[in-house]
Amino acid sequence: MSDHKNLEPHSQRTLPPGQRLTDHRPSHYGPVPQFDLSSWDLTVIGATMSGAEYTFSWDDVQSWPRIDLTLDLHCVSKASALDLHWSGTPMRHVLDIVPPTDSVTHVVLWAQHGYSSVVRRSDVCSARSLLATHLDNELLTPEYGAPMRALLPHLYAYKGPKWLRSIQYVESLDDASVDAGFWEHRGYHLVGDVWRQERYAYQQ
Ligand SMILES: Nc1nc2c(c(=O)[nH]1)N[C@H]1C(S)=C(S)[C@@H](COP(=O)(O)O)O[C@H]1N2
Ligand SMILES: [Mo]
Repeated sequence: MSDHKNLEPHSQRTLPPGQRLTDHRPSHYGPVPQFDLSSWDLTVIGATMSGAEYTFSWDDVQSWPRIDLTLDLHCVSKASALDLHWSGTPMRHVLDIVPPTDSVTHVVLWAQHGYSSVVRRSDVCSARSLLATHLDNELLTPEYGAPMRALLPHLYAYKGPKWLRSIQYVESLDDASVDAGFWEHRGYHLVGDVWRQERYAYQQ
């Protein structure tokens, strides 16, 4: 007896609701920044437990734990690229080495040129959230977010900035100093869960 469902490629069965399969192509708003790795850094700012700000060089990042993960990218405009081979550091490693205060509820991920996204602390702690430095075992190319991009595969891809430069711990989104979320400001969902189809702010 044949069960045709089992013959479908893995990728087609795991598409979230409303998404369609596409090839992976670079997609972003604005120009592609170029970095010199010797001057690049990643900062951790905001409500850290110690009250201090932290700066990590590319050399520092090289010493972080590195894992390989196969993750999907789901654009909120419905294009999905599946089974992409990334490597990088689990995002929650940053919370281990720079603990946030207990009151931190959200994290703002800032890219070069001011693009940003707001994610929940729990999203950052997800085992599959990655600070990716490699795609297909090669360092990221500029158009794919070199040298580091955030990936949160359970959220729409606008939550994962390419060209990541700063991670900000936030205790309240009502705080007037938290003016963040490039697409969140333009009508997209604050959480952005792909399996719940949280695309637009009016659904909140
Ligand atoms: N810095 C930055 N990161 C970004 C974006 C952007 O415009 N700027 N676009 C996001 C969106 S909407 C998508 S769909 C993905 C696209 O990733 P890709 O270029 O690997 O396809 O990047 C995300 N990260
Ligand atoms: Mo997107």
